[in-house]
Amino acid sequence: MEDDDRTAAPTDSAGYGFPAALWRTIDKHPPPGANRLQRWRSPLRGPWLTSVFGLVLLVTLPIVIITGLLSYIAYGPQFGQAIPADVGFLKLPTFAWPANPSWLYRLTQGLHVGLGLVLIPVVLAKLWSVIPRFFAWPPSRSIAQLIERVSLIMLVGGILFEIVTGVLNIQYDYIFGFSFYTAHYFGAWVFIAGFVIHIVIKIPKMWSGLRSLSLRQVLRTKTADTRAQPPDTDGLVATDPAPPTVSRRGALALVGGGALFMAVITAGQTIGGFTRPAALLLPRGRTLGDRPNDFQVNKTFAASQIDPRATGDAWRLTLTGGPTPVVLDRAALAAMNQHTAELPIACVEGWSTTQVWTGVPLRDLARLAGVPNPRSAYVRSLERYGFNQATLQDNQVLHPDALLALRVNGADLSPNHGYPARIIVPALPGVHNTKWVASIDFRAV
Ligand SMILES: Nc1nc2c(c(=O)[nH]1)N[C@H]1C(S)=C(S)[C@@H](COP(=O)(O)O)O[C@H]1N2
Ligand SMILES: [Mo]
Repeated sequence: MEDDDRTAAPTDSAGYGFPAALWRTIDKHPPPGANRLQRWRSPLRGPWLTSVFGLVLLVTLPIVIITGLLSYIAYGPQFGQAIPADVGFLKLPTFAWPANPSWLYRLTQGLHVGLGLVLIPVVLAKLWSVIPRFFAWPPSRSIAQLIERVSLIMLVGGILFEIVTGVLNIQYDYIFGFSFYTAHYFGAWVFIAGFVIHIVIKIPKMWSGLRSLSLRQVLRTKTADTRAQPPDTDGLVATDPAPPTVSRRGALALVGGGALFMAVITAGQTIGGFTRPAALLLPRGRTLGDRPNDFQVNKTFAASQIDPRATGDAWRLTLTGGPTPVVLDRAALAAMNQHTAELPIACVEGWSTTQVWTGVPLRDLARLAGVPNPRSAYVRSLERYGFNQATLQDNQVLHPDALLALRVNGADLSPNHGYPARIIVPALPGVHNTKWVASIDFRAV
């Protein structure tokens, strides 16, 4: 533990880097109350506990980050339909999101939201374990240390911001509109930058911190025998530790229990069935329909504000992109070759559900429209507002299981699930499985 932030830059005898006069002045003028704030006395705080939480987050947060970025790509930024559409220099390398396996987006987005929620108690515990660092005075003694402090603000501010926007998003998505996606995307990059800098700076400390106590020993130590670690240069360890009220083992159990609790109130959104009501954090998608349409409804037919007459006998599907538009009623669609596939709807909010869909393959409709090899397909809903359109990639149109579904689980679609017809495509983010389809434009670009 002999290493110290200060060694990163040349320092004078008092430990100040360049410009020494500045750092000395700051050091000499602490804000009122700074001393009181520095009196964190839990004997549990120290390099070991911080490093354990750090290791857990080092292994798991990259999964949350990568699945989050993958979700952005799955939305199809090449069609300008990822949110936010314009991300400046933070553009991700895009690739055609695969349509195989059909549960791909269900997995990536379930992990993103599920793991993100489960890790909240660990993040809070990690922050608790380093509280003295946030109030240390002087905040820095060198330019190198100042950069480290700024990266810390990006890291801590970034992750708290991502947690808050993420949780609000799965709760109130459509009420707050698109700005949450934008905030969550740019907030993610701030967090990622802070995370990478933090890893580079702190990894050696984490390793030595992990070795500063033996896990086996910690798991055997009762509250009464719990002692503070020897004083460290980072000031994590209390100089005047209070008597222990919980062991390190107890603290780990508490945080683990918190994570488990989050898992229990989250997993039901993907597992479904009787576990679904336990998914307390996912209020959306909990409205169920009647058998065999009794699965999660995102936006109900009533909420879509579509005139019910538009989905009755007057309904027509218009296919464009070929030499002349093709107009079909529902009976004509039902008379075409029907294909059945078991496919999930996986929402960006994390919930998902797998059902058995029957309808006309999109590639058959493309051929009928006179565009047998489209590069993309632009789908429009009868709905006037909200998620009423989507562009599909060629692999998503041409996949044999990609359907304009008329039926689900052997029955006609219910109004809530998109009657007269809806899109259902393997591995497609839920939002692009447009309900109440009015037209499809098969495109050569
Ligand atoms: N026209 C239209 N289609 C839509 C939506 C919508 O709001 N309007 N919501 C989308 C979203 S976000 C999801 S997750 C799925 C949910 O389908 P479900 O309600 O049948 O479960 O529908 C998609 N299709
Ligand atoms: Mo969704």
